[in-house]
Amino acid sequence: MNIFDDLLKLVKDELELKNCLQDLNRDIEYTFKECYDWCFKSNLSYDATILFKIDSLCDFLQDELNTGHWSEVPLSIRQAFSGTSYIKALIILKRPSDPINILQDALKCIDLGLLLGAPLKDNQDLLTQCATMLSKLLSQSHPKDERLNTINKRKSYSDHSNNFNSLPGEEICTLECPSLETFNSKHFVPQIPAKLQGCITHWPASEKWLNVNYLLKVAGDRTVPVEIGSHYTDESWTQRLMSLKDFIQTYYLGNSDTVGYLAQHNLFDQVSELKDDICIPEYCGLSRDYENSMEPDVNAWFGPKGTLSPLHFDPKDNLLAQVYGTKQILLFSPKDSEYLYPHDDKLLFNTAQVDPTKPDLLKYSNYCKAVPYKCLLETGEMLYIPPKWWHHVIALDNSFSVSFWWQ
Ligand SMILES: O=C(O)CCC(=O)C(=O)O
Repeated sequence: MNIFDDLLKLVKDELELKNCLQDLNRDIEYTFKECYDWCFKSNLSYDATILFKIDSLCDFLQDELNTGHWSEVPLSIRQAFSGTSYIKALIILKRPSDPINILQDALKCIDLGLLLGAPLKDNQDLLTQCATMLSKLLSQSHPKDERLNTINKRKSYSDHSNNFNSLPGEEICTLECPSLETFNSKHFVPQIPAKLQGCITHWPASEKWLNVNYLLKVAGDRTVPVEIGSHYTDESWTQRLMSLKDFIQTYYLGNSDTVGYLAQHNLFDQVSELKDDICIPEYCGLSRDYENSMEPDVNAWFGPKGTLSPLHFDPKDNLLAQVYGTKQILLFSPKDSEYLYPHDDKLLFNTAQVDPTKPDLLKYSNYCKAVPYKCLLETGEMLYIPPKWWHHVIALDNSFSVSFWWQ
């Protein structure tokens, strides 16, 4: 398969790749180098022992990645996992099997490397480039009749305004594509939420993503994390890795009893083609601390009608862009935090116990002192959520949003 040679040519710094397990024990490093050398030899044919060895290395590193808190995993382990995933994908490509199967397995392996690993320094784009090539080849190899006959038509969405009008709370103000100066002085500096219209209508995503077949073509075989369960504070809630195609068929278009939500995932660093369909809003150039400002964290929130993000807050400024579908959002100022009963738990300190859509006033009696704000966020609109503002989000339609968290 030529794809093997094409992927091999993507390595910019062979030495860095070959030594990417040097911080681990000698036996492990030696096994990796053996697998590496096998790939870089010419005219090799499939070798089950080599695949077994690289498989064991990946398993070992995955165990290391899953030990302790994610933020404490050493960078060297994550980089080792990236390098090992790359070599494993190459070895898989030599397996004598159905070509589509092989390409899917190799891509899955690269995606795991992208999701759990960290880029090597001098081979920074190695996995992203591999994934793009494999995904392109796969989408050309799929039979044409696999296309789904589903287009999200904007006009087919129902009118949610009646229900929304009956919700308690003051509606937050709406601005038509404000100038940077207006946004800065009236909202960013005083930290007041606002709904912004006319800011994302030029995004290619506004048209392209309405067609599910487009998403399937560019990313159907990509592995993505999916939240399963009604919401993340629910006991039965869990997360699973699956292909975007399986997610769309089972949870997005299917009639699954359980909710599946591709939530808070940086799909755009993983699938670079999708990054070209959106633009970073110019408002993200504003900062409260220019010396320490950073590129925004861009996340995808893609799911069926009914997804729910419980009342919580985030530390950064946020622009939540609604590419299509409608979301009902309830907001509360940080000043009202004590009336929302944040969880005591270390991991859930930013999540409220009270459900603002059906508050239990016997249990949470001070909730009545909190002042709710509301927003019906519709296709093409963007919501500015200042840092630490509480927000509760329900998708009223099938929906695709993109959030930009920045500081
Ligand atoms: O859209 C959602 O479900 C939640 C979005 C959110 O919480 C955020 O952007 O911070």
